[in-house]
Amino acid sequence: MMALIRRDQAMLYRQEQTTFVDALLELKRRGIYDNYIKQHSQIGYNGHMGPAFLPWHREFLRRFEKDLQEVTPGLSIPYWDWTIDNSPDSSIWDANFMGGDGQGSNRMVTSGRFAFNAGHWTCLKIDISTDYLTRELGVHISSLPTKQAVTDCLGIPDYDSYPWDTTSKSSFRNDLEGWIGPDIHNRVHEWVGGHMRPLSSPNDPLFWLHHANIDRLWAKWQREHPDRPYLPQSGAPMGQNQPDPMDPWFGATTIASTLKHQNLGYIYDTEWPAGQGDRMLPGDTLVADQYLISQDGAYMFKFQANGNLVLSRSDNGTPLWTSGTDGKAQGGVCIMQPDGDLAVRDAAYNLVWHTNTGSTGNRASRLYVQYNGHVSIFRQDSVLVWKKPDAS
Ligand SMILES: [Cu+2]
Repeated sequence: MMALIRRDQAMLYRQEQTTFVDALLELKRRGIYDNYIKQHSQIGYNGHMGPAFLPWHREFLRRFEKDLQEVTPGLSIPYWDWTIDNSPDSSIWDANFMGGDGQGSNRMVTSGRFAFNAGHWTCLKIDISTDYLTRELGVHISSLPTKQAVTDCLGIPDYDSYPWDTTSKSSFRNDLEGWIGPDIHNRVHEWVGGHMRPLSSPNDPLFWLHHANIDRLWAKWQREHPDRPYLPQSGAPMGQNQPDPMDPWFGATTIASTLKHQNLGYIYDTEWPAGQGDRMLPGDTLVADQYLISQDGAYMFKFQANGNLVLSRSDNGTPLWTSGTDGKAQGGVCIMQPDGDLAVRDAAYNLVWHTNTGSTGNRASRLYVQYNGHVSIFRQDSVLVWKKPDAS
């Protein structure tokens, strides 16, 4: 079985954005969503300002994601890399996705499907006074975390340190959470403002995308420091040590049970082995025998050693489409060019075949191998620019 993949929200195409928002609204309608707001509000030190911050939120997100999957099987929480998509103009604020900034003196969100007037998103009044969602982008703090801040944080070798709270020094957790250093996690809550600020912050669905990114960074730190354990192993208050059960789940849900995110059933798209995944981003290349595979594993898009690009069924190899470049590009590459053109180039880098979709308007397009057996190129604004096979 393929692991569930959490993706960069900026790479979702329009239909994927819609599906995710649909599922959030459905959990709200079923009354399930508000339980998460309550849980997060009540957790206090058991989930914040201490070592359990990262394990607690990892478990919290995974449980929420499983509830999303009850609505839409296979759905994952996208992550928001705020070091890249770091302005009020970023696509995350599109009306089709998270909706925009708050407007007017009451900072009410008025665009998109979480706007109060859209009729489906009523906030839970814990630590807030309005049932409409509010945002104040850049008002309380002017900038989102920088790449440098994240790089420096990932370089801290100790997971955490005594006294296991907001004063801990040389602590990856405390730096990432934001109580020391340039402030990473807290800063994002502050930058968005409005309902993202109090402990009832899951009132804003951005919460999930923000915390998926925090969790991704923890997973990255774990990968980059394989010999560094979770700390503390013992000696801290109950709920903070590695073997401790976590409030409010208890039982088998311990800090230890969250330490390998792969075991919880998901990975991040930034963890894919090179050349194996269901998409090509600008600049990605396939060399001989490398392939993409659709997320359900049913379809394969391979750059064969003979220079032919072939879409086929994975189980029986039946070709569904080929570029017809068999014998013409041995030793070459298939490259998703930054101008939106997918090109097969020979060993001397001469153009042998291309989708002819390179243009200014198609810059930053990406290619997907989809469940439905198509290989498609989408522009960054989700417009389909190329698709094979032609017949559906
Ligand atoms: Cu947070």
